[in-house]
Amino acid sequence: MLDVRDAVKAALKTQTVETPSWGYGNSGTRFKVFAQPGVPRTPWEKLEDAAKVHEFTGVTPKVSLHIPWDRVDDYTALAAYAAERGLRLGAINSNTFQDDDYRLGSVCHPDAKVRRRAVGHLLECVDIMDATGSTDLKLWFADGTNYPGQDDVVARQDRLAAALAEVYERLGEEQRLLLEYKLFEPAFYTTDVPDWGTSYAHCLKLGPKAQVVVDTGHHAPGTSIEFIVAFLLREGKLGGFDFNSRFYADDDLMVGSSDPFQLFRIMHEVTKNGGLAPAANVAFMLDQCHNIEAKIPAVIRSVMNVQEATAKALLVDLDALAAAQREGDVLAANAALMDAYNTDVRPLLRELREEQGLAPEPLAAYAASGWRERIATERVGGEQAGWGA
Ligand code: PSV
Ligand code: MN
Ligand code: MN
Repeated sequence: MLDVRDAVKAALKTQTVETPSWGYGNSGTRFKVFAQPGVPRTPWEKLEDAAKVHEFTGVTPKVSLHIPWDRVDDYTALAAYAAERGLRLGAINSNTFQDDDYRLGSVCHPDAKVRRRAVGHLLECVDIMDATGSTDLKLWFADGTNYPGQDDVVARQDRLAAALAEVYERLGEEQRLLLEYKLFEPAFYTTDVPDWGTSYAHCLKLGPKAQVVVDTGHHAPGTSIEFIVAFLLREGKLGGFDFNSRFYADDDLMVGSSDPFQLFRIMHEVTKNGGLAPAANVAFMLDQCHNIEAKIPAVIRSVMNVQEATAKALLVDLDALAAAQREGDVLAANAALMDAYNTDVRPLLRELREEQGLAPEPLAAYAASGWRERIATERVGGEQAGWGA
């Protein structure tokens, strides 16, 4: 019989974390972008950095791309370049928020010509998926209104539904559409996909290849994200996560940095409800920007935080929990969770890495590798890639 530690390690071996290409580039706020030495100048260099993260963590074989930030002439060649480095190209993120045309929205815009342009971009993203072998199309819309009366809220839903249906039809057998929601920003009065319920309703209508993606920074403060996760898993509609941390808004900080307990609670619902099984096909993606911290170590730290939360969640004694719940023993049920949360899982993760032939301390191993110094020397000249570049 497997002991608990072995069972936890076996489950952890099945988990992968997808890293975002934009997490390697320069980013900032609307006040200032602090450029860092050695930051990638091209999508190809972003993949090189992602390969380093995979080399030291062993669990990040996929990289999400953002179009047009990662536009290249030959996506098949980009996928081959990734494969040479032990990587695959993951979710293709669309971008219908940076062009002048989209002032009043994209797929919900009142003008059919603008909507056509936006849908054209989404279809192009599926073409790119065909070339890269990506299976996930991740859609986030900045659409909404700023003022009461600005547009017809129901008509906007109709336009959204029509656009999604057209894109859904274009998906291949193995491809799926992940619809992300966000309560606020950049629209201030209404947002066209503000919450999980709206995303879920559209996905349900579209069919089995449409699922909801939960970005942990996109809720009102105090929202129980773990409830949303449990509900969506039960319905088979949880496509994945955009992991990050927030204090005030959509801060895109390192996941697990502001509230590791929340991350644990989310991962508890995931592990308890079968979301870690490969068959559940839940994509554990990061959606982060590293404005002031070093980028590659920040991604490594985030991956480790996800692993730690997952390990703690896997340590929850589900039998004891179920018994306490049956008996209505509130304190014992709560203790089952808290005992697991308060366990130091770092020794177990070090052991796991060593068993997998990895360095037990990924951050130290990265620091000793010389990669940071090498890219700082080699990547000079040209335009550094960044959020919006
Ligand atoms: C904007 O809020 C956003 O952060 C969404 O979370 C997207 O997933 C991401 O940008 C990339 O487009
Ligand atoms: Mn996101
Ligand atoms: Mn966001």
